[in-house]
Amino acid sequence: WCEQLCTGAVVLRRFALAHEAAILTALDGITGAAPLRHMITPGGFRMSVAMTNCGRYGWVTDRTGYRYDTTDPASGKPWPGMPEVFLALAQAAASSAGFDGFTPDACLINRYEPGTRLSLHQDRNERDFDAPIVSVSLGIPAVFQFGGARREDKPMRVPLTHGDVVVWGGPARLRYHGVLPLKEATHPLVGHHRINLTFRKAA
Ligand code: MD3
Ligand code: FE
Repeated sequence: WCEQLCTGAVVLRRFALAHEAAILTALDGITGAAPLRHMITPGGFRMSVAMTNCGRYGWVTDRTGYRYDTTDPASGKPWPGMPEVFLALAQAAASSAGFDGFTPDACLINRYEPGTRLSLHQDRNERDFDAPIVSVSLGIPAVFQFGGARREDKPMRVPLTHGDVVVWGGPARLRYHGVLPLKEATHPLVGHHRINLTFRKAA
């Protein structure tokens, strides 16, 4: 149930499954208050992944750049709080991978539909690269691309399915990564979407 992809990257297969109902209920509350939306990149492109956030800080992008913000630009209000079930799951996963004391203050929620992809990138908007990132996959399957320290490094392909949790820390933290275009599929609870929760220490 636990695979090491490389130093710092640990896959916890189906780790979130026991809490799927509570997670999906909490997610409905968040998206009711802060709806999923397609943000605009600094280059002017509409992202095919729909996003929202919970927790103190939310990741946003618009024509002026990428940043973490304490307010939802769509409403001007603070992001919804991080549900207890989210926090407990992220902390338990981090501990299992050897990162005790992980205190995420940001949870980015990404929603993919069939055909949607996320091109290779690094996550560099956080202040503290020593803290890991915890990601939770829900819904239809995806193939994750895990590259190297340089964009040119050939990525490995990691299939991720409903309930899988990955902890990315240490030397894995700044590696390039992305998601290949999703295939058409349906999940009994989530429908024709993949939802990814990404827990970070932003500040
Ligand atoms: C590896 N999201 O939101 S989560 C992102 O599936 C993002 O929605 C993807 O990449 C998704 O930035 C991947 C897994 C992930 C997140 C951050 C990482 C893997 C990572 C940072 C460093 C290395
Ligand atoms: Fe990323």
